[in-house]
Amino acid sequence: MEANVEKKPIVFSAVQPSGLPTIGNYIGALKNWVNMQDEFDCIYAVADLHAITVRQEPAKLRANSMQMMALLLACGIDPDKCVLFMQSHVSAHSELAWLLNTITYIGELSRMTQFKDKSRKHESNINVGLLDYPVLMAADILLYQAEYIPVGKDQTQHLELARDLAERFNNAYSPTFTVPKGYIPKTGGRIMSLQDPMHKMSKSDDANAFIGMLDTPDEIARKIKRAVTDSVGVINYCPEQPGVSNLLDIYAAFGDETPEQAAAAFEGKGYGELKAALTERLVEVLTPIRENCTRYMGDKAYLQSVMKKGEDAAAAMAYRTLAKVRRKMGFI
Ligand code: ATP
Ligand code: LTN
Repeated sequence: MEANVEKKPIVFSAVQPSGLPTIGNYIGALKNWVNMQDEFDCIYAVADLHAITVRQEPAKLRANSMQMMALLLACGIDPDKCVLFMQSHVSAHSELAWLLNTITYIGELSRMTQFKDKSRKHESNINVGLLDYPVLMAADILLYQAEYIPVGKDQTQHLELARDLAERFNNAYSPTFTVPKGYIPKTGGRIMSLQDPMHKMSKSDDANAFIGMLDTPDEIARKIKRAVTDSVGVINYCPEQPGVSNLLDIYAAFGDETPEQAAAAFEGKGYGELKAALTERLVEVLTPIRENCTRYMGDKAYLQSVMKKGEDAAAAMAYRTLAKVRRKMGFI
């Protein structure tokens, strides 16, 4: 019997507890995490070690990490179907990152768009961790021999590095790591800011620029009403109308249709109608998630037990790979 059981491909992804996630995080990544649970062996982490590349107040990091766990459960991540854990609880991540550092070139890290963006944003704290961020991310992925990595489009450069490091290590020592592939949504891989549709929606931006996953119906209505559109007055899905197209992207992603289908449904209608329908859809999906999240936040013992179970399962896999790497690199 056992021999006939087909092994499912391994999926790994993570989200930083750097603040409350936005609907950009949800559409670009979390929604896929939920959808992939049955078909794949999924391993998901809250990337708290990544979050400290930007200065964090300890009490706030602690609260945000707990809240992110609660939110993942509320979105439908099921700890009985997948491995859900806190990155810092498995020290193999930091250790493999160090080992991989020695096969990574400074040039390939300093070229990263995210490094350049964050260096500009945090001028007084351009720390080595900010530069090394993609190596830690590669370590996360490679420890689990993951094949598919569901992330938003903004992470493609980092994934490319993870692939390069896997191949570089395999060539230098002998085949050790699975070379991972991205799993990026066809539409909605990059949700834009409601205030500036030329920039990605980001949780560290001004609150009017994003819809938070825990925003109340009133907040959602207010922010969508204020979302930047244009003076064309006709609903089209096209690069010339980035604001309207972004609203169509969000509308479509929350209803499982394509943005082109959404645009067709609003033919001849005004921006006000699109905004009202979008608000209604967002409220419908986000209200149960918000309520569930509050419930999980009230049960710290349950959250701790989920994290412990995840840690044990993740550690068993991670240390197996790490032992192999150490042996191949010549450690006694
Ligand atoms: P920060 O804004 O603090 O830099 P972030 O939101 O970019 O953080 P994470 O929280 O680690 O970073 O992102 C989690 C996931 O959400 C990643 O897979 C990322 O690609 C995706 N994501 C982030 N922003 C967007 C967006 N605007 N549209 C689509 N996907 C996104
Ligand atoms: N950098 C990622 C979060 C992240 C991640 C990972 C994603 C950390 N480790 C491993 C996929 C696989 C981001 O999305 N900002």
